[in-house]
Amino acid sequence: MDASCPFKLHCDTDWKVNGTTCYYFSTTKSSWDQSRDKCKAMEGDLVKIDSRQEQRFLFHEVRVLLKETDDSKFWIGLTDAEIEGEWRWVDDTPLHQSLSFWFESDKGIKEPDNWTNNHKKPDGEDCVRMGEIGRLFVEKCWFDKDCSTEQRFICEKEPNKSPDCQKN
Ligand SMILES: [Ca+2]
Ligand SMILES: [Ca+2]
Repeated sequence: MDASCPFKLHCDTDWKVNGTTCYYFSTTKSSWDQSRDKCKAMEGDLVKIDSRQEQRFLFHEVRVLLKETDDSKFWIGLTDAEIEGEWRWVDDTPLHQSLSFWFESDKGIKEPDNWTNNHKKPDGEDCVRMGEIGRLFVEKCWFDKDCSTEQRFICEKEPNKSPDCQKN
């Protein structure tokens, strides 16, 4: 290919661009595993948040979407299903504390809490969703949750590259 020919980056229909990444906010709900499968079927994966800027972008998008739909929360690509308390992203990298956005309130709610509902759910909560709590939107909006519950989800993937060789 002609080296002087630049690439044009673009996202598929229904995907949103932020920087050089494309994001899909689902309109349907599924378990964490099924959500991940759906992202992969679209050649992406559940979102991995690796900057404060990215968290901010997602937070603002989710905030708008939740207002529109009055829905709850979205799965992201973070889990401690392998080893309890060891949070890993879908690409197997560990979660950095400085880039953690767990919800906490002055009323003593602190996530992640691996809630077992008085041992009715002995496995606790191993998957992470982001969103609001009681109509309160804060940037620290991650909650661990039972992976089998059905949530909307956020996928991420690289943009498509097409050569942009049009002559001026
Ligand atoms: Ca857990
Ligand atoms: Ca929780």
